[in-house]
Amino acid sequence: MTIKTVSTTPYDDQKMGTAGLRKKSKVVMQENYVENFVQSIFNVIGDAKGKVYVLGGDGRFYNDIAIQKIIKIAAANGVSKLIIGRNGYVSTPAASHIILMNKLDGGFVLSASHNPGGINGDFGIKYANQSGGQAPSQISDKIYQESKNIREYKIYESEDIDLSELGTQKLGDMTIEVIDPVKDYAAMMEQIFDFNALRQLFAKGFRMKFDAMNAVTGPYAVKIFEEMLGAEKGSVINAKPLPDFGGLHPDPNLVYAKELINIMNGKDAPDFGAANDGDGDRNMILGQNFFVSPSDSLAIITDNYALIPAYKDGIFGVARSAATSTAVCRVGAARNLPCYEVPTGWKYFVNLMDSKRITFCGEESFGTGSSHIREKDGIWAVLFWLSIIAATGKSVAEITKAHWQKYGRTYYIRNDYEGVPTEVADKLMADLEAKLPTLKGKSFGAYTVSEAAPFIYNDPVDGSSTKNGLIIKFANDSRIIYRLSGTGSSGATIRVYNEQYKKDDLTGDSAEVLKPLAALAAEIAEITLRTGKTKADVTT
Ligand code: G16
Repeated sequence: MTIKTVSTTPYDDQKMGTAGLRKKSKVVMQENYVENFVQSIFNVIGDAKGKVYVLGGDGRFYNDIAIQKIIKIAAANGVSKLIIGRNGYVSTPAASHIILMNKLDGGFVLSASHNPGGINGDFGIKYANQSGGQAPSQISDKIYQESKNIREYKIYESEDIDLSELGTQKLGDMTIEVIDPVKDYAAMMEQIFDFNALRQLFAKGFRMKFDAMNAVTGPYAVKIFEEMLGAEKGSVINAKPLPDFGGLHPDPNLVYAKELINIMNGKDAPDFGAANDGDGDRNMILGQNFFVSPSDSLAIITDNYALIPAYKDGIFGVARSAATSTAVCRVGAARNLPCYEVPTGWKYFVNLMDSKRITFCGEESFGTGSSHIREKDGIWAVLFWLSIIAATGKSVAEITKAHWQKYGRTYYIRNDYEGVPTEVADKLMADLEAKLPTLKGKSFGAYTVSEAAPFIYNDPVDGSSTKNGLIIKFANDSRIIYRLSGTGSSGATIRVYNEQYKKDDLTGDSAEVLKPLAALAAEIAEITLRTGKTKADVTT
């Protein structure tokens, strides 16, 4: 076994987006693509001697190949130890926990999250640092610069490492420890929530369905919901991680989690439904024939913090991405909790958690979490909801409606215009930004613009400043936000977020209530004129 230095040619597209590097699988499969990216990370890290990282992925196509490359590059770069989930699996939240629990230097999660997998799907690499969260832009920018100039990488020449058995092995001087990726995570959940109360809930005949979408959370969910809490066998569906997710698009929303939606809207529906995405950081919460919007879920979780053992003595504050509805901030205001507004991307919550400014945070993109780790956490959110149900004896719909009664309802939908040529999308955003100052005070029927400006976040901890999206606010408590997605793998996706707060009138249909606002949003940005699209490709 020897360390080989291999000459390579740089790629110019290895820029990380909202959450890591995300590309078409076929792009990642190009010669030296993974090698270049991973070596660029090690070049930016500097001396890797003594460093320890967690490594794993959501099991998607190419997980097994990429993981072997990373192992060999890590060994050649002097990494002391890799902690790897058995068979190469680890969920994003579990990886964050492993980093924090063991005080590691960071980690690599091989996932394109909620994007489809397979040779025609997407692949991705999320890189976390010692914070347990994804590397901030200051670091990912350096890695990108490095990747554009890289000329060689180092790799250990050896057989592939067997990741199917728990235990420790060596590759040169590097130790490889293969661990059960579920065990410590499940133990952490048991410390946060009252598992006895949840066991009693299931013992009384409470029924749930959890859709793991043939992705990484299957083994976590079977262990926690079925084995530890006593949910009936078969409560977890699509439980086996598959390289192509069995053809599913592992995005837990009303569009892609069809099987679960049909179950929850069908005859004899269970009491509770939930789904997670490819790497287990996103969640969707459902009741019988009832959908909880992620923004409402965050607000409801915040309002009920005292029901959970780990939070019963109080929480520091809350945060949401700017595109997420303002619902959680209404709870914050009522309960005297600071409410921060950050750019889209979980990494922006990390400083707020580290500095004890916030405990809970969430995003409209089906992400909810707390400072137990530095990533959003799908199973945590499900356990939180189960705990609220166990403590109140109410259904998902009753809990949500009671919340609206108390705080009013923030109607919310997001319209996505996908596959737009990048130049068209960039120009649309640039022209819209230029137009914003002219909109203030203008009336469009019932909507009078009270503010129109780009969203700029000044991080109170590190002083960095980030611009992300354009916000138009109206005098009638409604808002439109426009931004370009940072998680696509080709072309551009224009996201348009629409929100309207109502104190009364609580039982409407979101799409109906927001129809005029959504039409106005499309008109102001000239979406049809510029993209040719007369309606959104996906509405969530
Ligand atoms: C990632 C980020 C989230 C973000 C989401 C959508 O989630 O971690 O913070 O809200 O992407 O980002 P965008 O609107 O830029 O596509 P995940 O689950 O894909 O890692």
